[in-house]
Amino acid sequence: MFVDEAKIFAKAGSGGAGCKSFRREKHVPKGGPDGGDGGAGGNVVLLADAQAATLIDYHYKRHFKAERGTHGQGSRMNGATGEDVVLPVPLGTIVRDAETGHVIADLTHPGQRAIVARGGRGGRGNIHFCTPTRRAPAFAELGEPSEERWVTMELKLLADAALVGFPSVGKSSLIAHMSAARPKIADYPFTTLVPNLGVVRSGGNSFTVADVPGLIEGASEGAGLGHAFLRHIERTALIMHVVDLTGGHDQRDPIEAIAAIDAELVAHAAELATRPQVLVGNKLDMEGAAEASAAVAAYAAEREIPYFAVSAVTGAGMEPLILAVGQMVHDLRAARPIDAEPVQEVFTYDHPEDADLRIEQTAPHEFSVHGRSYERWVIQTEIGNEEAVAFLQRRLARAGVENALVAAGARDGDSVTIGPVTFEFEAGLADE
Ligand SMILES: Nc1nc2c(ncn2[C@@H]2O[C@H](COP(=O)(O)OP(=O)(O)OP(=O)(O)O)[C@@H](O)[C@H]2O)c(=O)[nH]1
Ligand SMILES: [Mg+2]
Repeated sequence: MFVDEAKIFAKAGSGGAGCKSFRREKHVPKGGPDGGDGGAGGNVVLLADAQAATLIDYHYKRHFKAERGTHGQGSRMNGATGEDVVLPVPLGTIVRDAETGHVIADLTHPGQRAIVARGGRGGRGNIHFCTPTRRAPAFAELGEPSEERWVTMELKLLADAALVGFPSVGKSSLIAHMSAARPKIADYPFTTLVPNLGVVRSGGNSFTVADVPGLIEGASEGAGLGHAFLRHIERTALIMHVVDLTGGHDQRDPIEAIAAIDAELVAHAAELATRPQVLVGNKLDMEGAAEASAAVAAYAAEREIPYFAVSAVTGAGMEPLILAVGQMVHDLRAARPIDAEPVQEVFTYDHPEDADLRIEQTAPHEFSVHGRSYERWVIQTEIGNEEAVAFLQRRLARAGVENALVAAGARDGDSVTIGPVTFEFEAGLADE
C-alpha cells in the first residue's frame, strides 16, 4: 500500500531554569549575583529531504520528544541547549496542526524546515535582575515550558505522470505492464482504492507513474472515490488519460468519456486544463476497438494531443507509449527546473492572534489576561518567591497590563488570571 498520510505527536524540550546564585570568594562574605541562564529546549523539526520517498516510517514510530535545556549554574555558567529532533520527510509533504487543520508548512524544496514544536526558552539567571537598588536579586526566571502538539503530514504524490480515467478502463493493468507495481486488477469498478506508484524504465530514463482510483462524473464534487485522489493528480507533470475503447460495461462512447473526465479535472482545478496529456486508448485487442480507436485518434489529432492505442493485456502498442511518455517527462523536467539547491527556509508556527494583549472579564470581579508574552512571564516566575512576584508585577504594569485592566473595569481586590496563576489585583504597582 502506498502511504501518503501520517500523524505524529511532537513534544519539544522545555527550557532550563535560570540560576539564583551569589559569588563566593575567600574574604568576601556575600559576593554579587552570578547565576547563569538556563539552556533553551530542543525543537521538533520536519526537514524536506529529497531522499525520503514516503511517510511510512511515521506509521511505526509516532512520538517524538526533543531534549530539554539544562539549568543554569553558579559562576555564570549557562545551561546547555537541548538537541533538536529532526525528522526527514519527502518533498511535497504538507504539514498541519492536527487539532485546528492550520497549515504549518508545505515542504516542497530540499532543505526547508518546519518547526512543529518549539523548545522552551531558558530562564534568565539572577545576574540579569541586578539594578542599582536591587544589588542581590534573590530570584531567577524558570525555564519556559515546551510546546507539544499532534501534527498531520500529507504527501501529495509527486509522480511524473498519473493514470486517469473512469473505473475499469485498465489503469492498473497499464501500470502493472509498465512497472514492477502489482496492483489488484479486476473486472469491477473501484478495484483500486489507494494510489499505486510505479517506476517505469524508458530508454535511458525512468519516470514515476501513479495509478489512482477511477474517477466518475461528479468526482470533483466528491462523488465516488476519485475525489480524494484528484489532489494527487494536481502535482503530476503529465496526465495519461486512459479510455476504454470497448466502452466498458456502461457502453460509454469513448469520446464522451474523454470529455467527461476532462470536465472533472478542470472542475477540480482550473489549471489542469492546460496540463500536458497523452490519450491512451486501451483494450485494443477487443472486438470493435480498432474502429473506436480511429475515432479517438481523429479527436486527438484535432486537439493536437498525442494518442496511443494499446492493449495492456497483449502489450500491443505499449513500447511506443512508454518511449513517448519518457521523452515528454524528460522535456517537462528540463522546462521546469526544480531547484535542487537546498534552501534555508524555516517555517514556524505562530499564532499571531495570541501575541496581542487581550483582557476578558469572565465573571463579576474576575478578569483574565491573554497574550503570549504576558503568559510566558507568569509561567517563568517562581510564584512562591516574593521578590520574583514583585518583579513580575512591575513588569506587567510597565507593559500596560495594569492600565488595560483598569480600563476594562478591574478594581483592587478583583481576581486576575494570567496563564496558570490567579492574582489579586492591586493598582499602582508601576509607580513603585
Ligand atoms: N481485453 C482486455 N482487458 C483488459 C485490458 N486492460 C484491462 N483489462 C481488463 O479490464 C478490467 C479492469 O482492469 P483494471 O486494470 O482493474 O482497471 P482500472 O482502470 O484499474 O479500474 P479501477 O481500479 O476500478 O478504476 C480487468 O478485468 C482487466 O483484466 C486490455 O488491454 N484488454
Ligand atoms: Mg485500478
